[in-house]
Amino acid sequence: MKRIATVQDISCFGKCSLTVALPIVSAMGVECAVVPTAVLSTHTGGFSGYTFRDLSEDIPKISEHWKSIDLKFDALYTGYLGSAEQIDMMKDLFATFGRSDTLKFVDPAMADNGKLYAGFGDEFPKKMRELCSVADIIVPNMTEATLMLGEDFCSDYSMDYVKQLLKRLCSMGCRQAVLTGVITERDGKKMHGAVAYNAESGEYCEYFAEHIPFSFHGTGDVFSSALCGAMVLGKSMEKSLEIAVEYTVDCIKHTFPDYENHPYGVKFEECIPYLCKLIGEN
Ligand code: PXL
Repeated sequence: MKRIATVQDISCFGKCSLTVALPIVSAMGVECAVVPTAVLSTHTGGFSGYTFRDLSEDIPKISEHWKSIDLKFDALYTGYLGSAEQIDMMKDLFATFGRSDTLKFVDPAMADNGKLYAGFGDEFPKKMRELCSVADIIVPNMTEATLMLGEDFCSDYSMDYVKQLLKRLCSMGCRQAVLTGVITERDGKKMHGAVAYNAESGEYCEYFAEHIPFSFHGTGDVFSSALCGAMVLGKSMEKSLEIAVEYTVDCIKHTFPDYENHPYGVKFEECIPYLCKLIGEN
């Protein structure tokens, strides 16, 4: 059985980060160990008055104990981190547990729609670059990619721009970059998907599905969890993109008719049978 260690916050309510990654990775038949970076009463998007407990102190201790019992992981998957200090801790974690065949998967979860999430300072993206530079695969959205590259965010872009952005992301040091939440037009239809670039082979691949004009928190985490799970199962990047995009779009399609009651996150649970079907077929 494959085993992932994922490092993200626990947002107690709101369906993102660990409350999404753990069930999705498990449903894919992959063991999921967790390192919580912080505990929040809710996520920070659309809620006010949430609590925030930083768990930085625990991270080196968890790592030390894991090392002492010789734990091994097929992937190390980092998501939302509670502070810039935790980025250095993730670099240490990669050095400690990253064997030659361990996938170092970084979702630089820190921003969306042109803005940093509440609580992150302007210096955070520069620090996140450091972690991305030692990763095998990074999965930023357009906001996170432009922030790390010091570019102005734009929501109107060409596929040529997407391709050159991916090359520049890889020149930070990672082996592959996946740009998520890419919107484009195909045969007059608006499509939503992801584009990947492999710096070693120089190849691009992409997967697009129907664009649903609703946005939910946590869809980046749904996508990353499914993509990391598929890669660890040995699927190609092409197949992994298909699985992760199809599943994420299914979650959005399933949730938007009830957007009023459910704006805070997608009903990914009821779409898990579809995810399992995608894994079986691909
Ligand atoms: O889904 C990303 C995310 C994760 N964790 C917390 C967040 C967000 C996005 O807003 O606030 C705490």
